[in-house]
Amino acid sequence: MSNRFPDGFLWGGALAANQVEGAYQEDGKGLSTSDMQPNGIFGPVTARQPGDFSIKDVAIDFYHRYPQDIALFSEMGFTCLRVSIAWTRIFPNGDDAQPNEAGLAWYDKLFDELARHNIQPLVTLSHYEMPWALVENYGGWGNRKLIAFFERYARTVFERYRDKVKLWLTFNEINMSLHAPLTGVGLLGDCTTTEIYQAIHHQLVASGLAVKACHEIIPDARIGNMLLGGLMYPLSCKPADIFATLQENHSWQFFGDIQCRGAYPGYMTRYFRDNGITLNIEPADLEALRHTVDFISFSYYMTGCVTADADLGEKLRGNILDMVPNPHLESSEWGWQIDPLGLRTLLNVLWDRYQKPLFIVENGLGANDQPAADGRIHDDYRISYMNDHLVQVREAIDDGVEVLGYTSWGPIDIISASKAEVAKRYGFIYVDLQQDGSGTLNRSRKDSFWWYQQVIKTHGAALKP
Ligand code: BGP
Repeated sequence: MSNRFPDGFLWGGALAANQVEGAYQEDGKGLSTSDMQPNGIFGPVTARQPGDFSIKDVAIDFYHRYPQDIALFSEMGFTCLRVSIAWTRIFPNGDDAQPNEAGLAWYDKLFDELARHNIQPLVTLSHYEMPWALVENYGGWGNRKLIAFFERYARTVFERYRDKVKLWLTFNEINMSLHAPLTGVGLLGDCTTTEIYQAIHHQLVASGLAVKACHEIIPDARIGNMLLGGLMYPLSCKPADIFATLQENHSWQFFGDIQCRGAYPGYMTRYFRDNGITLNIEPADLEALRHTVDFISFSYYMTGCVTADADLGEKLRGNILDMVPNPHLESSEWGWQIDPLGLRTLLNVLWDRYQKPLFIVENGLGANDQPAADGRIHDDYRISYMNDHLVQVREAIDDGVEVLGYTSWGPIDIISASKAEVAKRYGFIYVDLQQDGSGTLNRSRKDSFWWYQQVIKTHGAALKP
């Protein structure tokens, strides 16, 4: 089988505003939930004080250095770059009467720079941040008013960038809110499961309304959802483990079922009934949910195992999800279990379930890259991780799965989401930055830069099976 990917397959990388832009209060930007969690999405909320420090305040200064970075992406041959718009650059407090023109203007410049390099933007409306003022003044997504605030934000950017952006995503990893409710749905403190699902319901309604608005305002655009592709395997062939795994996979597929099929699945209404969860669902909500996405995007880093035996297997924190380790898989330095074949499996599972085009919008290896004696980063480990995963993407395409593209997570070193770590580097491009904010921010090419350039140039033929 040739490793050549189909013509038109989109190759690139993925970024998130709060993990790269910095300029956290520049040009009228408001404080976001990310600004209030300097230690990452699981960290405590920390009130900001004048002169205090968070590594994300400057991050890698993409806000000022984006032309240089986009030139490097173009040198690798990117045809697509996933970015997110920071809601707080457009509506600093979320409920502002008018949008912030300086914020709108900056993203105009960003998209124009991408167009100069023939790189298609794939834009996430909400990626792990929302206006802090909406948390403080309204209680986050627990408040139904957030639906209207988000719809207005979405319509504003659809109208503004209708001629520049034709690929959109609604909420990043919309299924992660059960694990990080402040980052996902802006809920503070010890919120109940019912409160989290009510907030998720509001967000799903907002996602449906954003899909409707996108179809109205930019008829030739495509808008997708974005799931944390948390594929789980049974720890044993015991029927109880098989069923427990089905239920665990249902817990994240439920989001995709609603966004792709337009209604709550039966296993979810049973889960609510069995757990005493009653949601406030209005008739207009169900109408909004019927606006389904054009494609499904997802992040993939790892798989894990599930067992019905509560005592068995210590919990291993992976990418946000708790999971039982798979004894047959190696782990990254951060304990994320590496499973390239799992990506082929997940692509088939999602294709079988939805028969909608798929887009891998995050995949990569976080590693503590250290310069060698020659001053360069020889990241063979990242090359083999990505090679092996891309080979499986090609296999899935051969299985008949329609895959729109692949944007690696963090094509340039960024600030990690979990713990706001610089040392957890994902990039093909090294950034001279240390955790205390020191460093020149200079960019340099790692070995994987040249490898990925060759993979894109040969449409995948350079991959080693
Ligand atoms: C996903 C997020 C990304 C990114 C990635 C890697 O959950 O969508 O924003 O952060 O995980 O995770 P981390 O940065 O914690 O290594």
